[in-house]
Amino acid sequence: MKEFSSSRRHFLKTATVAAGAVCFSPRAHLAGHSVITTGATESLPIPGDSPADYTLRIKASPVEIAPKRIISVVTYNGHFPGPLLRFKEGRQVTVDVFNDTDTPEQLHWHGQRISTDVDGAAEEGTPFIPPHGMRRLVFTPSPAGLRFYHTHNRAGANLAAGQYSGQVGPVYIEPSQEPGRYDREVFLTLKEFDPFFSRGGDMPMNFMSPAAHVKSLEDLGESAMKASLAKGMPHGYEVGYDSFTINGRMLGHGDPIRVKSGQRILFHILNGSATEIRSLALPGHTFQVIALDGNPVPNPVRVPVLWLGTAERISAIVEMNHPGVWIMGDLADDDRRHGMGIVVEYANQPGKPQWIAPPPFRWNYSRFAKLGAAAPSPGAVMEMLIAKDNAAEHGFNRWTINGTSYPMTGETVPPSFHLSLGKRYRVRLRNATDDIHPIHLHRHSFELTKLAGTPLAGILKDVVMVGGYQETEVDFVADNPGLTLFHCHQQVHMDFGFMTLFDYL
Ligand SMILES: [Cu+2]
Repeated sequence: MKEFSSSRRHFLKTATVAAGAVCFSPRAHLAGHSVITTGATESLPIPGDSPADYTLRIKASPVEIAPKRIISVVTYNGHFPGPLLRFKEGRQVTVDVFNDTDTPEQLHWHGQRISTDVDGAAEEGTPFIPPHGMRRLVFTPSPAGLRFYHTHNRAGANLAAGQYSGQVGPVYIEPSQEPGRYDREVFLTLKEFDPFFSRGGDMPMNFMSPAAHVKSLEDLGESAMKASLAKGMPHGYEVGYDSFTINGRMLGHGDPIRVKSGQRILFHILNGSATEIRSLALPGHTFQVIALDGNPVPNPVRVPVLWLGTAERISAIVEMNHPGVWIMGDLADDDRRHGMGIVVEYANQPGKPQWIAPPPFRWNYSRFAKLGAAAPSPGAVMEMLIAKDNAAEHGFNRWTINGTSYPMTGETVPPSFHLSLGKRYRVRLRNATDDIHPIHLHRHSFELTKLAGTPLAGILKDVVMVGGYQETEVDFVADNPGLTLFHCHQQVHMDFGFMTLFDYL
C-alpha cells in the first residue's frame, strides 16, 4: 500500500532547481489570471447566422505560471484556465468552438445532462472538432451548479495531449436560487503542469474513511501484483509533475484573494488535474461544503480540509474570521512548495503568507449525506470488478472492468451494459487494485448509496473516488437516452482500458 508521504521527488529532474525559486511575495504579479468571476463573454459572429453566446478557440499558447517560468500548452482562448462560462439553467446557449491545432478535438461538457451530439466523447459518437475547423454547439445547460469543460481526447503515452494540456475551464450554471448567503464568489482551478513518467506511485492513499479493505479484493489484487513482479516486470508507469498551479499561477505568483473580516466567500473549486487527487486547507478557517460536483448536499457541514479526486468539484463557504495573510494550499508539502496554493490576504494585514498544517482529518462523503435516509431500491444491479494488469501494455498498467479493457486503438466497440429508459440502476464497483479511482458517468448524475459497506443517501455526484480494495455503490436513473460513457477520470487509467459504454434498449 502506498502511503501519503510523497515519493514523487525521487523521480525529479533538474527542473526542481527552478521550482525552488518559489517566493511568497503576494504582490509579485498582479497581472495573473483573475480568480474572480467576470461576466465577460467573447463571441464571433458567423456570417448569415446569429452570434454565439461564447466562443472558444483551441490553440497552443505560452502560459506564464510564475515569472520567467513559461510553459507551452494547448489552451482555450490562449489562457489557463479557460474562461469561466456562465450559463442559466434551462436557457439554450450557443458555443462556437474553433480548433486552431492539427489534432481533431473533443470538448466535453462535464457534469451536464445533454445529448451525445454535443457531450464531447468520440466513444458516444460526438463528431470531432476538425483541425483548423470549428463546430457550433447548441444545447440547454443543466443541472445547475459548478460544472466544467475539458478535452476528452485520449493522450496515451503523449504527455502533451489530453488533459495533460491546458484544456480545462470552469462552467457555472446559475440556479434559480443560490443555496446559502455569501458576499462573493471565487473560482479556483487546481492543475499541474510539466508532467513526466515515473515507475512508482505517489498518490495519497490514507485520507479516506471508512478505511476498511475487502479481504477478497485485496487478495486478488496483491496476488496479481506479486505474480507480475515475480516475472520480473517493473511497476507500471505513473505520472508525476514538476509544476503546480491554482488558476494557472504557482503559489506566491498570482493575485492573492483579498478579503475583509466578516465576509463570507463562496469558493467554487475544481480539480482540473489529469491524474492527481488534491487536498486544500486554509489555516484557521473551515469550509462549509454546500455542494459536491455542483449539486447541493443535504447536510452542509463544516470541515477543516477538502479532498478532490480528479474532475471533482466542491462549492464551499468560508467565513473570513481569522485575520492574517494565509496560504490556502495542498496538504502535501512537496506539491505546495512546487506551487499548489494561493495566498489569502485580509485587508490591512502585514506580513508574509503563513502555512499551518491542519490537524489529522479523514475525508468521508457521508458527512454531507442525508442523516438516517435510505436510497430507493434499484431496478437492477450492474456488477463491475476493477482490476489491473501491472505494466502489461508497453510498460503501462492495463485496466479492466469485468476482465475487459476498452480498446486503446480508437475503434468503436459495442456497449457492455444496456439500459431501460426510466429504470434505476445500482452500479456495484469492486476495486481489486490498491489505487483510488475517480469514477465518472457521462450525461447523468448518480447518487452515492454505499461507501465501503456503509449505506448513505442524498448525495448526487458525477465523479466518485473509489478507495483501494474497497466497494462503492452508486445509483442512477436512466433518463437521458443515447450512448453513455463510464470511466475512470484518471487519464493514464482511462487511456489504458478503464472505460465502458452503456446504451439504451
Ligand atoms: Cu483509475
